[in-house]
Amino acid sequence: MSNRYHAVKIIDSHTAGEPTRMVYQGFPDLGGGTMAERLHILKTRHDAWRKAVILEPRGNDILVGALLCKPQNPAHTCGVIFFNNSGYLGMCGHGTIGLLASLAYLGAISAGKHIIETPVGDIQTTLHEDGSVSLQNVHAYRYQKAVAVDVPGIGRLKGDIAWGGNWFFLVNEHQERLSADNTARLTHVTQAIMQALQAQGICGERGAPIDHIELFAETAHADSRNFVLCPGGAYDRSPCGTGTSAKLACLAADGRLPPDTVWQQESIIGSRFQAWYTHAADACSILPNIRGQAWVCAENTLLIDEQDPFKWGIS
Ligand code: PYC
Repeated sequence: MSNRYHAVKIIDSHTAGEPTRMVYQGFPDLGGGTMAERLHILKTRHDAWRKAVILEPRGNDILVGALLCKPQNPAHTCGVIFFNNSGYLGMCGHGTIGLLASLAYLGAISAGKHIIETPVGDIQTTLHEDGSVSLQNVHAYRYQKAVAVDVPGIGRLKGDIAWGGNWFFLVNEHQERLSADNTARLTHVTQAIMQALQAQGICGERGAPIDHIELFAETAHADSRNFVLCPGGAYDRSPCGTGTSAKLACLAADGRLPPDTVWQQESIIGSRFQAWYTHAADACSILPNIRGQAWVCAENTLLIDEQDPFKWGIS
């Protein structure tokens, strides 16, 4: 291969319909610091690599990237940095499940327990014999309950603000039909909510932007169905691991779900995660657990051609 090409090796998978692209070779060296420190280096010095992998023509708006990193603690399985079309994610539940399935496909891990380092903390995971993955996410908690937001063209809505590894605004009461044939309308409504939150200065703790919006509805097939808008404007095809963690935190805070009780969360396309929680030592947060399955769908080498005018993606 001519040396004008730079090769990036990837494994693509989908978790309950939501894609993950694990990058395991070809990115710049980020040093040996914590995942938060390596994320800072990637973001500030090498962001073009995120764009090359995620944006068109090699990627798309739905894709979540998972950069495989050497762990800082040698007893841990690996580290990971998650990213998408608009930037970086603190944690990603479906992406963690896709990461383990991809490592299993490569023969790099076998069934059992694996600790994964992320920029927001260490995640305890289990690769089960049947190929499904469970993970204990970072602590989740509800920050504020029933916060009102005036959404132009929609009206006043109330939602909870919760942390599940990312910041979520969770809306139970709304007029929308949560159906896979209604995603254009749901995307429009949730984008309007996101903009209204920003315009009205409604944030997560310490002014953190709320960059995921979740609508809920009843379903005959699970405990709840959701529609989740992600930061880059795409909706999650899976039930969203961090979004389900935020939901568990709200259910726990309202006394609506006891610990160690399975909650079935269904996505907008009908795929499901099993979720449950245990109480954290600090009384105000919970330890959420998510179980789901990912399917490997491609093994590929992306090529970045020095002469390609769109080598760093189409922004
Ligand atoms: O599963 O946590 C998740 C997630 C976040 C954004 C897309 N999926």
